[in-house]
Amino acid sequence: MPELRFEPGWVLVEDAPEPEEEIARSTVFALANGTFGLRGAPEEVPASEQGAKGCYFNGIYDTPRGLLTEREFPNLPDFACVWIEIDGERFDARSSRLEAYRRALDLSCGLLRREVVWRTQSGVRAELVFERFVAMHDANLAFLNVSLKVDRACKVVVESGIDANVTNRWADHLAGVRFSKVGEAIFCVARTTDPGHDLAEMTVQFLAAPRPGRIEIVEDRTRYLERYTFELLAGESASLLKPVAVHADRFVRGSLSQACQRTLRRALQDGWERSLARHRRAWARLWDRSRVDIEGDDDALLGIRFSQFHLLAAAPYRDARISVPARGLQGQDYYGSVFWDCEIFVFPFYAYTQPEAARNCVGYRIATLDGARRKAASLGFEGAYYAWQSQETGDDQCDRYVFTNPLTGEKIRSYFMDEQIHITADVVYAFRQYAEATGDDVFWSEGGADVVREAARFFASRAVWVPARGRYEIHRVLGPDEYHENVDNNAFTNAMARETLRTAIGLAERGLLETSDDELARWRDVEAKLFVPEPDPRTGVIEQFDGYLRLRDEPIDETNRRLAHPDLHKGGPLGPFQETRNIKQADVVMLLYLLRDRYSDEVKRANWEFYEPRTAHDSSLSPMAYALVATDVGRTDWAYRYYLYTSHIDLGAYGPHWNHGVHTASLGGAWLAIVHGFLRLRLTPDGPRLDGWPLLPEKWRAVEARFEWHGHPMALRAEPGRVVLENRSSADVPVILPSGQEVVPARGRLERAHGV
Ligand code: IFM
Repeated sequence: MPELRFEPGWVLVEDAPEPEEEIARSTVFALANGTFGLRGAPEEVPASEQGAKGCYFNGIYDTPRGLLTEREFPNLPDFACVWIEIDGERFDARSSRLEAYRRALDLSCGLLRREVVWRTQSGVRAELVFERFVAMHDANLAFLNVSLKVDRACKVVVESGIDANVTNRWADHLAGVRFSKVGEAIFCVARTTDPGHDLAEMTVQFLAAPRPGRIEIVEDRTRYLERYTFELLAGESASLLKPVAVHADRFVRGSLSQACQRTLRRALQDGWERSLARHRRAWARLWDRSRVDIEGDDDALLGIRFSQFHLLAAAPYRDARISVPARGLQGQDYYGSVFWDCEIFVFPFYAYTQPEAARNCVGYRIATLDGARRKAASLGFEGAYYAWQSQETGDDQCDRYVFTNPLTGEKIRSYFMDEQIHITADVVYAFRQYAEATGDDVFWSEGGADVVREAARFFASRAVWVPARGRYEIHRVLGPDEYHENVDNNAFTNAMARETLRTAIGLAERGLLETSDDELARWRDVEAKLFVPEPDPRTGVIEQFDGYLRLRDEPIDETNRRLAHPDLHKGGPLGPFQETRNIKQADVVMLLYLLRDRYSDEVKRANWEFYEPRTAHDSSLSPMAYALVATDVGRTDWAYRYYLYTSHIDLGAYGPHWNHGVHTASLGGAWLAIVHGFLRLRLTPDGPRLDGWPLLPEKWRAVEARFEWHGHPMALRAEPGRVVLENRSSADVPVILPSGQEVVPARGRLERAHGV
């Protein structure tokens, strides 16, 4: 895909339309505010065209025929539709004659602006500007502003309104659409099928033109548009302002119409300029807490800016019933479901810089605990087993038959849902990280400890006692490497399960978790006797699961060559990977990152070197783990390479990963690679800690990251041989440096030189 240009610091620019790339570009240019997301497709692209357009409301799912495989975010009616016609010719950037073009996303404030100069067949030179934002200051507002200026007299038609003729990836969800007028406003209520939600949109459109024209209504079953016809003379301009309120019944008490009217009223009082100013200020506040700056390397800076922008856009700022889907609110891949991508890859960024959003992610897992209990019970276990693909109830959206054999058409049994049990441990890991980073202990009594108790119960019941070996083991799992199914004693899973039990025991000992003495004794027993594969004393390598080292060792290319059909799942019994040591994504290396304090640098080095050539990185979650462990073992060159890979995945520069929506885990991984990786910063209960002196890639003159420890806003700046910690709060903050414990004074700085 042709590369996008990065203008000084903040603006991402496309210099020519790329119709073939529009699905990916609509992801890159998507806007969101945690409540809903709007893809960046041009106004004139009809919503009925599969792919580019899309608008999704976080926490609303639908399955029209009761199938898990169709349970997804329904695409909302398209309000971002505006069609312009001059002298009978309709504008479409993909086919119109253009003399200039620029689509630019300002990452500092989430303003998308498209400017084109269009030469019509009648010879008119028309300058068109399309602007839009999804309001960060007002959760249910989007605002569009379209203007045109012509160089000679012409007849103009502008058509705009709401078009419910939308498509989805897996099914049609809108069972019925009703349009009505509320005063001057167009009001649309779309009803989904099952569970049957009302999704409401309301807009009042203002067309400003030098002289009055004609307004007609274009209305049918699926759309309600206003059609303005008017004349422009040479040098004249016209503009259309379109504030839109978007609400979903799940989150509104009372009337949807009134909720929309309230949102619109605020937007109308402010108008475009003031609304935009408020929106900009809201974004500025987010960046002020979260920003990372890199000096000396624009590629790396673009990667982190882009990553942070989309993570800030997808964060659940306002509601603890929603979290962050794997593809954010920027697309509909993976059904809008929440995976471990959130807790392990995205969550730390929020915990360190936007703790309220992190608290809501925690709240979401608390709110869906019953679904996790149901899942554990349905599989015959105690406690809670979180959904591999989680939606609003916590019941698993993941099907048992995810793949089809392209050679026979038969469905293939897969085990993501039943066996990827580490998800429950990942949730607990995130809870602990949240408590350590923020100092919030209250959430344990607000449901947090219930989750941990149920998670510990689950692992205690899932582990089996093997008398012959005098230990507990965990059998038949799928580790993060999803190509090797039904394996026993996956090191990642067992270690994370033990960690969960330790967290539960620790909380019980501190009086933060209630359980019986018998149960506590049982957890202690399982924790102490659970088998966790250890590094081989000779090589340092941790065997990924029982028998892994007996598998065939061959170059990944060779394994790929044995794939019977390009669309066949590479793992499981039909894929060629299962019988080799080659893996889909970081597994042991992921563990070494997550539990980095428990493994020596020698072990990390040995495993990084062993697994790196055997990892296909067929998942976007993989490169970041290799970047992170590379920094631990001093391989900054590799860390840098993998950092660029992970942070640029959605920008299209690295391989086939781009698709519908942003890869939130990869974007979170970019932030982790900088903060946990290069900067080596950890937020511990005792203060921010540097696990070592920061390691900078060769090109970087400096890197600086903002964060918050226990409510104290801070910043860490690293230059070769020097670190500066800034305390932006009014209390002293203790820090743990490789050279020892120190204090950063209130509103002060601490500067230390170190060897490089
Ligand atoms: O959670 C991931 C998984 O680890 C690999 N496949 C894609 C999922 C969603 O991103």
